[in-house]
Amino acid sequence: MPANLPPEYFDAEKRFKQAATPAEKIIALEDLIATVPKHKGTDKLRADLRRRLSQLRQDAVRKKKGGRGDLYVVQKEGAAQIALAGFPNSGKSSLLACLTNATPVIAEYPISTLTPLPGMMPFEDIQIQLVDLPPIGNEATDGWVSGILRYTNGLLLVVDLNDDPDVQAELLIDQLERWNIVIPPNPPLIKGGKGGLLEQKSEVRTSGGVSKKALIVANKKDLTETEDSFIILKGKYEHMYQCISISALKKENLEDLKRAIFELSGIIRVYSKPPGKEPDLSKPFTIPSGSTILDLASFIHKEFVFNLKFTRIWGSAKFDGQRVEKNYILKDRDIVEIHI
Ligand SMILES: Nc1nc2c(ncn2[C@@H]2O[C@H](COP(=O)(O)OP(=O)(O)OP(=O)(O)O)[C@@H](O)[C@H]2O)c(=O)[nH]1
Ligand SMILES: [Mg+2]
Repeated sequence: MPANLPPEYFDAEKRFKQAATPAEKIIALEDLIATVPKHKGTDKLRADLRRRLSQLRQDAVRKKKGGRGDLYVVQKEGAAQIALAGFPNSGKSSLLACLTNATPVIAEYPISTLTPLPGMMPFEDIQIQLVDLPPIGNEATDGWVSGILRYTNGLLLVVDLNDDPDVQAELLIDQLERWNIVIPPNPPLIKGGKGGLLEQKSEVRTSGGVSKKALIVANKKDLTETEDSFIILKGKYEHMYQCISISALKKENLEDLKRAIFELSGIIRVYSKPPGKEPDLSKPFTIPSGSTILDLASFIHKEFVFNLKFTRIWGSAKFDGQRVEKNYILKDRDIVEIHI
């Protein structure tokens, strides 16, 4: 162990040792590596830590032997998993690098990403997993890439503003449809059985295929003369899908994008409050939007469903502490006091 490590190293090492989930371990180890000063005396330590990081990443992305070539499964972590789909060089890996702690290969040459790479994006008090993928249209990887896209909670269609983004979006949507992945226009409102209210779903099974929510991310807005191409893209798609222009390189408009990704994930945050006590605002429950009190109760504990007497709500209710029915549809950031 080199003697001249800074105090931050030991703090970061402690956090790494305490990390519970694979994703937390990856983030903590990346932070730890960043604290190691770069000189000859730390060569071995840095190499060891990098080896462990690569092992952790490999573990997070389990490779399965399938009938038709190799299949990858990216274990879901955090509140939701959102995959990045796009053609070569559109900037998927650059986007993953600026929204998460992951360190993907970013290169001028096409098809620089060959395997899936997950990263965790912090959004307020939750984490959403983003998955960088090889480009669409590469025969060698399309098989398992489409498998991941079917399994994920939502899609970012990443297009390059400098290269006919509307055509890219059209070709991407066509290809997804050929894989039986349908992107219904927003918002996909589905008639719910509960109280005649409408609920939003992030995923709907259609006959033989799946439907996914998606948003179009138009990258490289820092380049000159890309404004017109964004206007053309919006003209064609804005009435169906949210379109956001960003620059991964210059980190422009990323806050708007993060919120849009949260909305795309189709989840809401709900905080629990024991009767007569302060709410626990440190760790929200993350549940699908459209969930009712009863859904939340069964999510927390099976017995809650049977023993539920009544519930009070702070947040979306008409007044603080209002008593609501079991089929009350919760909203993001509601505080819920369940009486059993
Ligand atoms: N000007 C500009 N260049 C960008 C931006 N984002 C990415 N690039 C550049 O575009 C090239 C491709 O970026 P990547 O992030 O590797 O693209 P990718 O979509 O992951 O590419 P593949 O993995 O091959 O599919 C690199 O040279 C990046 O530096 C951006 O916002 N503006
Ligand atoms: Mg890439």
